[in-house]
Amino acid sequence: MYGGGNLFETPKLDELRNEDPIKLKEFEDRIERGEKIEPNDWMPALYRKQLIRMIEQHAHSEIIGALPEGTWITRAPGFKRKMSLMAKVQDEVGHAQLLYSAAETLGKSREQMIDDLISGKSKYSNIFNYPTFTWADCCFISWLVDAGAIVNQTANARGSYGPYCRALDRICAEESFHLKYGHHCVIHLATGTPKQRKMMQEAIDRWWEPLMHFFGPPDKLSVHTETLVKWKVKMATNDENRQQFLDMYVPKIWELGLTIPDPNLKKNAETGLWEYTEPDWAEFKRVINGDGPCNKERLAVRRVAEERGEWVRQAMLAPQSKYVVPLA
Ligand code: BYC
Repeated sequence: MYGGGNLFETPKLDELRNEDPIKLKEFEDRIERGEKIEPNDWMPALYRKQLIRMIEQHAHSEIIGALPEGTWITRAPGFKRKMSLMAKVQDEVGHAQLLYSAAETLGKSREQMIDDLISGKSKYSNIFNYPTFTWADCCFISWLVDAGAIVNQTANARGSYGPYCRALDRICAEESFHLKYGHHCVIHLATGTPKQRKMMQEAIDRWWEPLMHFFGPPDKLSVHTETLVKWKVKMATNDENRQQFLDMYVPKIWELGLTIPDPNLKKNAETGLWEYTEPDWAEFKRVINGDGPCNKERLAVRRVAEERGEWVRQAMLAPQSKYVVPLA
């Protein structure tokens, strides 16, 4: 549980003092008018830095997020589920490609981003550091983690940075297919045999807290929200997204006769807001800083993938290298 102070680092807002005030005003006026900022436009260094941080983390989340579901492709029940899951996992990796490209427009190379991921320097979403023990865990991700992601991404697709918004538009279109697929999988288990139902319920019990964490710390603890909302990078705060998710999906979970492991969860009729037990933010901080149940395993898989792909990169960069067999 969090105490009085902020768990996270303080923002470096003083960096703005070095900016030309006239250019900064023009930039903020453009954002206010709803214009998109494009890669060659003037932007404050802090805007660039924040965007790189957020888009890069998002790209890493997509590529690492493919792992807990990816391991279920061979074990998915039946040919149709295997095909759909394979397509979904492939889409997630494609999302990472789109997002790395968007981040590259801001000046950080893809190689550096991948290095920062596998060295543990960069963050990625907390939720992919938990194991998928059963098929129901995989279904939970496909439905409810994707649902949470859509809430966030649909809002941010209307934001200020052109390349990120265009990537998000495309991602959201594909995510809506994932959402339908995931919902279908969960309905199947929830309306199946008692064993299937139990398996689905246990998955919800395991994943609910990480899902509440997924939206980020409460606004009062969030370091970056104020700046990012001001510059329309984030179009909703962490608490607003969490509330919207609860509003849209808690009734759907209850409709299936499944329960949520939070005795305090209810919608306040007067405020219209959901009340819930505050998730354990110390656990969240531990997981995002590398000490979750699967962090080491996830990064090890990426490291091996990077090593195994080395010969392809070498061959493309240096066609005369030892890796290329000359054509006869
Ligand atoms: N996990 O000031 P705050 C998918 C960090 S993939 C880890 O509120 P911000 C999918 C935060 O980075 C889609 N870290 O931050 C893929 C910051 O630390 P640093 C995932 C988190 O940026 C495959 C510190 O905590 N979606 O759906 O204003 C299969 C303070 O936080 C998290 C995105 O990536 C977290 N959950 O807001 C299936 C969306 N939350 O950087 C599905 C894009 C916070 O100062 N990202 N932190 O060291 C965002 O919208 C925002 O970055 C966040 C956080 C809402 C996540």
